[in-house]
Amino acid sequence: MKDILESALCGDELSAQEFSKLYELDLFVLGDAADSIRQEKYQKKTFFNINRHINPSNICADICKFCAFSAHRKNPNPYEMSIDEILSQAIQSAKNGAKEVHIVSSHNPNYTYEWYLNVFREIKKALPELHIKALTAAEVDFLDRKFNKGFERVLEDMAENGVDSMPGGGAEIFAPKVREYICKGKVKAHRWLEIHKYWHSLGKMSNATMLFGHIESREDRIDHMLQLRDAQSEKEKVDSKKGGFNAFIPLLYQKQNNYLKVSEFPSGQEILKTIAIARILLHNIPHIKAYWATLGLNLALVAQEFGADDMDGTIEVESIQSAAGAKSRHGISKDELIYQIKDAGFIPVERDSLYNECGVY
Ligand code: V47
Repeated sequence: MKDILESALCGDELSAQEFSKLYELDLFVLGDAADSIRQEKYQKKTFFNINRHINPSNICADICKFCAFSAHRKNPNPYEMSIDEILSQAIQSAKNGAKEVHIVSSHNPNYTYEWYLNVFREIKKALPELHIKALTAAEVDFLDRKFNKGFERVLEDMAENGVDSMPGGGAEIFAPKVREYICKGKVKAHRWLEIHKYWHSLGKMSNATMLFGHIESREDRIDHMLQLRDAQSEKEKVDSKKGGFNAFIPLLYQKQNNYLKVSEFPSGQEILKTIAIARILLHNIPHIKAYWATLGLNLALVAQEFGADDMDGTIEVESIQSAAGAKSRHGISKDELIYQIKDAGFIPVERDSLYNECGVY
């Protein structure tokens, strides 16, 4: 019988239950395997970008138990930004060096369909060089249902009006029972995947997240990763055109100001094992991002020794995870990020949104 790690490294098609045995291995055995893959691909480089998160509104038609960002009883501060406000934030950030705006909103029932397209058009017109990463598959699904467009049409309209890539949000956990409990009413797992696959078929890139550390099992995490791996390899089989997942981002659950009660949180070892397993199983997804906003800067740096190769970016203003207790509200300066990456023994590489290198420090 082949050992489970060997099977994972060979890309064998085992079940989530079988692969969940990877968690029983010693942390450093998994870490070494993940680090060899990471070093072969990127040596000691750690990627980051200069980006700006913009969240146009927190008024939401859906209720996800884990969300502390949307306006509700525990966060009674609804807001809606205008196109002018969004544009001036983008202009200010571009002046400060941002190369990407990451625009993700709540499912606001007040905005029109045209409103979204206008946001993208106006930003592109004013800042043609700025990369627009916008709308999660959950928002695409919301727009499809609200305006009866068909998700394909929503995605085509996004592409035509200036959206360059899609962020990985809204994936949460694909396992149906957990998904139903934590975010009933949100985009279904199969639709989340269909939306990304169609986006990829347009030759476009996106990311994929996984919200973990709440009520999901180890097997649910592995199942989530395997579904992403399969979606990516299906794309590779049908056509070799550009388009696919760029990065996998395991988002660690933050517990404050929300309605998802969790009795046991993952240990540092469990978190690092999850990142290492992601690197080992997702051989066809180029990057594993240790998102400093949910892991904290220190663990995100340690994760660079366990398979991760990216930290995300400067962010400037972070509203989703910080609403739930993360220490990420004010982003991080470029100098500090570079200093921290170097101090951890890695080479800071500034990248654009598609992972082209723009500076080595
Ligand atoms: O989908 C919400 C998550 C996501 C909490 O693509 C929470 O480059 C932890 O997707 N604890 C949105 N997470 C953010 C996101 C993202 C972030 C950074 C980079 C990229 C990328 C994507 O935030 C949601 C949800 O899973 N989230 N509440 C919470 N309490």
